[in-house]
Amino acid sequence: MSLFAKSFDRLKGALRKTRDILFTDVRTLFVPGRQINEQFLSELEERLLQADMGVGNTDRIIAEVRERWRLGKIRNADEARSVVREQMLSNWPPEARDLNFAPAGPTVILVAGVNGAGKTTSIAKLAWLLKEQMGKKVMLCASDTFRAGAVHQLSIWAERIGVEIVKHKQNADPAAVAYDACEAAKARGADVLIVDTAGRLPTQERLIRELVKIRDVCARRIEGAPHEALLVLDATTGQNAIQQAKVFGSAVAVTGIMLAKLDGTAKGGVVLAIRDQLKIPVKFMGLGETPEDIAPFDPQLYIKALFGEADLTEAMAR
Ligand SMILES: Nc1nc2c(ncn2[C@@H]2O[C@H](COP(=O)(O)OP(=O)(O)OP(=O)(O)O)[C@@H](O)[C@H]2O)c(=O)[nH]1
Ligand SMILES: [Mg+2]
Repeated sequence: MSLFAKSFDRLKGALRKTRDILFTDVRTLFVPGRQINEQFLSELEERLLQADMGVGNTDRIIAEVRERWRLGKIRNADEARSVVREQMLSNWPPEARDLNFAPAGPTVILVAGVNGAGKTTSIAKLAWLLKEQMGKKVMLCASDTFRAGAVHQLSIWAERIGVEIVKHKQNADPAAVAYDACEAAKARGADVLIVDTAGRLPTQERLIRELVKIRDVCARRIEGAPHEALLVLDATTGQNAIQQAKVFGSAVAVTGIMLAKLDGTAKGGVVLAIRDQLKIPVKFMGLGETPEDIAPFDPQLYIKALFGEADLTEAMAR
């Protein structure tokens, strides 16, 4: 089975809770043969909001269903479902979702996000994907020197995945760790250096200041670095994640989002809210707690998985 086929299966499993909210509770919303009426539309609207698609998306989808119903083009719940699907698939901007690799020398991926969002676990997933699926030589940088146990946690992942790590003691200057890691990445011929950062410092200003410092150190040591600044967002926080993205996005030029914990939530619709409200592509999804629980984001596959569709031809073909 190809990686895409496997990650499609994982994705389907992860989106189960969101799917339940949206579609599979047939006893109520999508009773076979149920006719569209105002009551149906308001129930559908409620489901879309519960799945955290955002007010804008929800309004647009409901307006489209209502309009086609009014024109007599659709009549029953099943037809409404197709319109929802079609609307969710439309409006994706042409955006680059592949990782941006340095043309030569190490690629630096800076990883940021609030505490507990899933940064360190996401780094383990990326390291696994890059090493095992793409054959890259990966190195980790433990620049979260603030939280007790953070360096240790990253070291355990490094050992498990079998990649190198550059670390200092707790409370060391995170930018100094980044400096050493950049030098080590160059000296040891690493293809990719992934930098873990703190999610919490005494103040948010300090958190952002440290991030900018780390970024600047990388930029001075390695040309074009960081080649990616990935923001890890916790999908279970739904719309709050979007607020976080705005704060980080204005401080460091975020190039992509890794949406973690999609498996633990019914708020999987937040992917569509992100599409509408942020100009940052979702590049990866976190689907569990092990390194293999990662899937590159692709709108088509996401929507197929969300609708519980079994057709894997597209996934297999990749
Ligand atoms: N179910 C699930 N749990 C996840 C996922 N990603 C991370 N977690 C869990 O979320 C918790 C926090 O993850 P971390 O990776 O430590 O988060 P962090 O952002 O590095 O946290 P701090 O370093 O404290 O800021 C851990 O218990 C992880 O196992 C995911 O995709 N799915
Ligand atoms: Mg961490």
